[in-house]
Amino acid sequence: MRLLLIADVHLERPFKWLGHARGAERRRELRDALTRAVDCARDYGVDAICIAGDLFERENAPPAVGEFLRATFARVRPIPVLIAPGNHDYFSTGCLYDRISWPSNVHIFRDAPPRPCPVADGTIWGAAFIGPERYQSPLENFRVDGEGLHLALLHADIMDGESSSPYGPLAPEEIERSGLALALLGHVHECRVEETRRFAYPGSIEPLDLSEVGSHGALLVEISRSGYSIQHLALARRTVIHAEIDISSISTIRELSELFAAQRAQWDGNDVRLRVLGSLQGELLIHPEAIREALDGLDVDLALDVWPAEDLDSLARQRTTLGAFVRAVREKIAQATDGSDARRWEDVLAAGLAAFHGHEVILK
Ligand SMILES: [Mn+2]
Repeated sequence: MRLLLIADVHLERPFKWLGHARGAERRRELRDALTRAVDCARDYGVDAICIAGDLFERENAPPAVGEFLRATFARVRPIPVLIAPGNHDYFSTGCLYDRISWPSNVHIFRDAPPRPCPVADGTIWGAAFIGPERYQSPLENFRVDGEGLHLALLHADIMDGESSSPYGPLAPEEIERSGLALALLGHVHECRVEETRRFAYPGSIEPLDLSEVGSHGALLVEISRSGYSIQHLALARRTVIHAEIDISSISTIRELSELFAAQRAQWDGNDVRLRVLGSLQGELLIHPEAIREALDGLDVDLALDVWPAEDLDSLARQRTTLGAFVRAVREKIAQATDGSDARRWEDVLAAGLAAFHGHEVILK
């Protein structure tokens, strides 16, 4: 049996942190990612497309989303599309899932306990969230009969240890105990495949916020009674990048623009969490707002951790502990016997000043 597993598409996510226009663009990108996944399933000739919940965010999803889903899944007929609703798209009478006239290849699991759906030479057992929370394990009191190939399609939170979860807590041991060969899961937004413990999360199809680093997409699952293999397909167009830039050594807006321009090709079209740090001098001390302006047009979440460059002469005149520190270290720099000795004392001065001001100590 060959399957394409996706989960956590989160269609209609608000993306409030990006504002209205960029949020709308991002919602289009999520629909595009689902379209790519469906095309990919057809190219690989899978026996079914499995969707492990959080396909859309039901509080934001208008009927147009239902129409988009209907049309998208109709295009891959006769490939079956199995959907196990999660906490964001839980099933209830009259919900979006219930209102669409689905094509014959779409199968939506509507009940909280696992229900069977035959696929190729095996059976896929799917369970639904029927409310925004689920405190019981989706495999509670569940056991498959017979020798066949049995898989589960669930939105669930794998529990290592004793902790509980409002999102379908599932202990890995329950999977094997139930007689299942593999659990195809949604809920965790990071790709996680554990072959020995028999579960796989594809993760969100595109990164949904700045914490979702790593590769995103779908899983291609090949499974028979003798074993299985799972391959990650990187379908996402975006990547989350975490970057840090120290601007202590520059003093003009032009140098700053050049510094960012060098990163633009890598950052453009991705989600960047950028920390700009260091001491401000020259033009940047007068116009610190230039830092934010130089990032215009990029999806950058900026954290500024900057402080004015020190006026050492006036510090050295202070009758304070800081003043005494500056005087003492400057004397050491003046007495340095060679360049490397002087640099070492300059480091001491920089680190000491940063520590006095409660800034992070940066040694070059
Ligand atoms: Mn989710």
